[in-house]
Amino acid sequence: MDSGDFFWGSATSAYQIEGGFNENGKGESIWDRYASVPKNIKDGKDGKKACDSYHKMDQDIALLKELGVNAYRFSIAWTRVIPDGKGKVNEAGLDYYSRLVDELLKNNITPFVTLYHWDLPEPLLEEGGFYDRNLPTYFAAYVTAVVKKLGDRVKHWITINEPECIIGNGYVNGTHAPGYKETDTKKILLAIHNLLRMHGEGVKAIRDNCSDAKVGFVGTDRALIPQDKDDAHLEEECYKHFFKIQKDSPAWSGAIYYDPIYLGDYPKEYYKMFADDLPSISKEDLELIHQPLDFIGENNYASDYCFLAEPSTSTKKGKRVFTIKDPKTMPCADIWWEQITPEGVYYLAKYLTKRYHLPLIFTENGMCDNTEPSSDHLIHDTRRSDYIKSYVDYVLKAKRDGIDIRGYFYWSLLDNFEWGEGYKPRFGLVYLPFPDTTRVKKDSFETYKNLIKEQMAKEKEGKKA
Ligand code: GBH
Repeated sequence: MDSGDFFWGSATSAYQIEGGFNENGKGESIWDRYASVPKNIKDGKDGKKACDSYHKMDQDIALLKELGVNAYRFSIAWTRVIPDGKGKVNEAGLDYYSRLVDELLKNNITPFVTLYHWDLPEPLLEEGGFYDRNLPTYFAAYVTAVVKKLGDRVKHWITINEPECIIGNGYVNGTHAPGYKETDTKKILLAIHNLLRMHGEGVKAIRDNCSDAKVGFVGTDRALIPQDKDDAHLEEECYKHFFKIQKDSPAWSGAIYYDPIYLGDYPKEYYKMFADDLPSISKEDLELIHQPLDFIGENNYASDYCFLAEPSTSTKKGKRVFTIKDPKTMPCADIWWEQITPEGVYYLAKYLTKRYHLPLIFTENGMCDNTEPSSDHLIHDTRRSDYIKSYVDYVLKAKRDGIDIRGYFYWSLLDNFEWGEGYKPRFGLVYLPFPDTTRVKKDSFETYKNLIKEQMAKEKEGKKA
């Protein structure tokens, strides 16, 4: 990827913001179905209306313009484009995204399109979902329809968002659609392998229909941060542990996805660890999965601090044990898993670019800060402003240290439907008093806006010099 301007953006996803769940021919996705089952979503709500972005596109664009971003990452709902998952293309669905792209470009905002952000067509789940070896073929047909329509204007593509959550939450712990609690390792590894093949088919379909496309894949990880910065050995340990496959949770092991995609094969330990449970993996599969990409997409919210603990009586030979600091002792955002650890982005960028040798884009980073409007009707979300500034500081530090980072996208533009958690957790720069979908800018909107303005000015200065 040519190193043009740094992308300062914001990100959303279709099911979380669009609403319009059955409009203009849209079909049913696994999230439409899952959210309709009582008790699946913590507040009992669903994404039928969400932020109503399906009808409020112009307001969203105006917000992005005012924010001053030069990029916007959104996802496409497969079920708008091909309502049954396979078969007939629905032009009306494509028209919606085509108009969105035109409006973005009119405002000098580069569209980054995610092709799969979790909303699998329900009929394809019934055919086996990620257990179905044909799923990648259906994906290819959908991607082809999208890229044929938008590829003349959209140049930045992401095949899949967060495989860890698709498999880990959707198929293993059951907190996301389709809510499976799979215990058979064989089936988990099969789902992972089909997901990787789906990525491969997606890349092919993009390249075939858009010759100058920049293509990436998006993962999510907690970085392992060395607590003692002077101990190079500790950082090396963190790096090694970061790419380790965890036997008891393959779905949450980043390298199980990233190694095949960026390096062409699963890690050696994968074959040993799961010798009895391997899916069928052909040479053709690995070639399909391993196609040249243009960037590593990474979402990060929280990380872990690591240290070498003094030997306890239980460890032999006095070897100091690699230990993760208890996250419960860390300052936390308004959602349990989000420890405030800005340094994480620095180490993530370092580890991932070191192993995979590609430019990196932070495709998501954001804070759950549930501050409600004050008596002045404004939202003084100071903690979110501090969060953004501190994480961006480490992104910039990594850049200065020579790590090839090309962009930062704040998650999210709007408060939205936070999956199994419903509408309670708020990540937006803009507040919505659900079910009312009026948009109210928060203080952090101004913070991010000023930050972008300042950084863009600096980049311009840098170029002149
Ligand atoms: C992203 O995923 C999604 O892409 C986005 O749609 C969502 O709205 C946003 O973040 C905010 O949640 O392994 O201990 O950290 C979330 C990333 C990864 C966070 C899995 C929670 C589980 C607990 N998630 N993680 S832990």
